[in-house]
Amino acid sequence: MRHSESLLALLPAGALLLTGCGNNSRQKKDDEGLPQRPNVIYLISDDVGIGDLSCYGATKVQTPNLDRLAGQGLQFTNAYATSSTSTPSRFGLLTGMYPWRQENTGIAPGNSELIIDTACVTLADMFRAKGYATAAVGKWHLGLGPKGGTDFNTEIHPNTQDIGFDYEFIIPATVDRVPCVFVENGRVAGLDPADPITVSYDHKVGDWPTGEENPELVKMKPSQGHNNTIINGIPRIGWMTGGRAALWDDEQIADVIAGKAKDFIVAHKDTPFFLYMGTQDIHVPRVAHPRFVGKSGLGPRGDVILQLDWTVGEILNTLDSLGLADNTLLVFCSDNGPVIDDGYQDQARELLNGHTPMKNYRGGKYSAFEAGTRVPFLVRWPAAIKPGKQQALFSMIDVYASLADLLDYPLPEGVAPDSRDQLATLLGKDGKGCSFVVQQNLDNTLSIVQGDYKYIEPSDKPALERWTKTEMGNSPEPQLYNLAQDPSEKDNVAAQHPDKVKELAGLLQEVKDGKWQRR
Ligand code: NG6
Ligand code: CA
Repeated sequence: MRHSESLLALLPAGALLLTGCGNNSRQKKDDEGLPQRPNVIYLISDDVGIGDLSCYGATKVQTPNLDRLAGQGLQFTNAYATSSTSTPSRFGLLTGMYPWRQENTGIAPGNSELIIDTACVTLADMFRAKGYATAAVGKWHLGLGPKGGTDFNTEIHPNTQDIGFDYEFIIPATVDRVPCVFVENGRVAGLDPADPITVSYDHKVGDWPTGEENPELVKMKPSQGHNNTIINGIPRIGWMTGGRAALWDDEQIADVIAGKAKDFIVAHKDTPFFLYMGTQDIHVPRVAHPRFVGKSGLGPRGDVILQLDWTVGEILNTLDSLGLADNTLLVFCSDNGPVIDDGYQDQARELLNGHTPMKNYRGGKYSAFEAGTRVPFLVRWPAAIKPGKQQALFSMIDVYASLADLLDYPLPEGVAPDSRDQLATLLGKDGKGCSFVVQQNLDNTLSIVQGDYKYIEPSDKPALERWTKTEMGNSPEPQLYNLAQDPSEKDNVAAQHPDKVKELAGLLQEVKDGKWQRR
């Protein structure tokens, strides 16, 4: 399944352009008049719902920068993440392989090993092979270091630089997980060696207060879990001690990440670059910079939507000021669907005020129902894309092969095996989209959408997620929904359409068996 970087190394320089479909696709793109070598920014936000942005119809909160992006680009209405949680979703995007093919792709703890094999040719490796400067900035959540747990006191290897990124400045996992530090090029940024970091996910380490033992010290109370080490008044998942000088300030994270992303863009304004940027917004704990606090009227969850929109504005303005907007392909998406209470008492539900993060879709983050994986997805490339709505079916698993086509990078055998070339869809030249998309919920229950229909495979896992009580879409019976007539998945029509159930179950089985993989 995996193909090593040595495969790339074995090929003489220029060989990549001379093999496979490279020559044909070059011809095709010349005919289409596509500009060559755009910069690519892939901005992946966290837990943002398709109903959270005003360009997708939200009225209780305004996202003017995202609306500007949508207005100048393609706004997808049928785009899916591969998974309804972060780690597998990002894994699928960067490897072009369905995360459920590999065992350790569930929600990663903050001391997880790097779960992408360094032998894997990643999306970033591809850009690097094509001469792009590459960077990972912001939320990572794919682990770091070797099996057995990350040592945050030494140079951490492997890190993202071992899987294609020239530069990294990352949050190792999520903002609700220890260690609450940034990692820059394999080292904890600002670490004082005299104050080493210890992290554990199974027992308390050190003597720092925890949410469980010292609830009086907590300024953001948990609603579920989140009762281990308290950092900046916020109890996290996991225990840590040490690294005081390196601890992040939650209120500043958006500014820090936007700043690092801008620095990278400025430094590479004269060379093609690929920036993979993950915002911590709008994941819990939802902590906005004071300039956004109270500004949405919807409480912290709304305030961090404004903060996210500001971040997008910073990127747009940076591109404008450098004259790079025209030839930069900028994607904005979310890693999975929205959740309202995800573990802290931040009044997200009480202050919704009619706001509908899930829009009219059922479920949410964690779920096999539509709100789990149907995400906002915007693509802007003024030099090549005509603004408009894109209703074609699209999955993030296909980003890799589509960008490979754009870059004239013939994918070596076994690389990005599940990714299909949907470049025409991505650029709005084609409204057909892919013939089917496959999604995964937290329990690894798979679903497949083809045409009007969606099939969810039977599962004996619980119907509700244990903490959030989200409807998971798990049922021991097969489920079939007609999304065209019933986008809210209210009516399971499996019994009325046994042939359709059989057909889609068969197709899903073929996908599982690898029959649709590129060879
Ligand atoms: C859950 C956490 C949730 C969030 C999620 C991962 C609890 C009760 N819930 O286990 O807060 O961290 O994991 O989210 O601990 S993700 O978007 O990064 O996948
Ligand atoms: Ca997420």
